[in-house]
Amino acid sequence: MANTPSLGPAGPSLPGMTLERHILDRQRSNPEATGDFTRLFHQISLAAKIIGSRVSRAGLSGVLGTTGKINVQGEVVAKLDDFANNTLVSVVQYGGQVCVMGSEEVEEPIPIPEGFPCGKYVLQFDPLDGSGNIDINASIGTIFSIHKRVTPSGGPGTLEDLLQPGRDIVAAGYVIYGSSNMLVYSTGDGVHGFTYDPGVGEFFLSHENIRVPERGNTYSINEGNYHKWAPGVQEWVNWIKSPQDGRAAYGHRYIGAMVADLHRTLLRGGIFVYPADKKNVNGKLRLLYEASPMAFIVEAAGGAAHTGTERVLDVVPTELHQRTPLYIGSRADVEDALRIAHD
Ligand code: AHM
Ligand code: MG
Repeated sequence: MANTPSLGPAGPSLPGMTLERHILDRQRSNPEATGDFTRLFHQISLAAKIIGSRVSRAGLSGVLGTTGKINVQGEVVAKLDDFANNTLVSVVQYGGQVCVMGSEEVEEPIPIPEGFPCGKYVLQFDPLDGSGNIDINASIGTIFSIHKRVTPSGGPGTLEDLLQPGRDIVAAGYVIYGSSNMLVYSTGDGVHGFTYDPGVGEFFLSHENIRVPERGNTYSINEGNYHKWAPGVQEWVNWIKSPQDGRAAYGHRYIGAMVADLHRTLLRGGIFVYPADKKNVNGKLRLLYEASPMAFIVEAAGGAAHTGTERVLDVVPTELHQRTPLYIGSRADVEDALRIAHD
């Protein structure tokens, strides 16, 4: 049943469906499974626990504020951006499941250190999305995607392994560090959410088979950019916030961290948009570790994700840090936006 209430240890039936058991159960029915995918997921969830623990104590442990560095995107690097990136890299790189990684915080592909085995998977991540929210104690998140390598097995992975379209993702997920911490993932056949119980130290299944409603009643966009948008995008925003025949005006919600805005959109429906504008001519969000993993999840939940010219999952990347416009959420809401903003 969609959005089943908690099945965690506090629930009445105590089935104890941890993230690890959920993945193991699914891998058992896959005759080709070697255990590598389960091990990689274990590493990602461990990194999420470490990052979540640090985020929840951020004001006490001296990790608020910036490092003084500027990243490849030209953005100021927060101390927690650095911490989250280093945690993911160091937890995954010695495990033997991955051959190369890509991160928002690192300009070049991240290799596996010499002397350690290179596996068959490729991991990409935004270690801490919405980092402008860190110092104000608002929700932030981690986004990740997993592909199979396309270069020959055994040796190091390359940029070619990272530049794969979203339609070839084998699993994607995000972690939201919010009023509770949750990990949501999909391997393409359903989207499942796990809530972290800090007393037990585990993620427990709390939202089984999430389905995004066909239509919502909120739109999510940084409306302060209105004067920088193309006329079509302005027309769509004017339309969606006005009552129309047979429906009320949509409400506006914008947290400023895509993970949080999309988590709400996934559960409640509606649309999240970061279009191209005069300043960000290709949009602001990055294709490989922000838009594609989220598009994979939202499509697996029955929603849609588009760049304005094509399906996000069909974009064949040419650069590690390439940007894309993004229209994502409930299917009917995305269709309306594309019809009005791009026709
Ligand atoms: P970040 O990965 O550097 O934190 O930037 C991405 C974030 C998204 O989470 C969010 O949707 C967007 O940038 C907000 O941008 P803006 O402040 O322009 O509205
Ligand atoms: Mg980001």
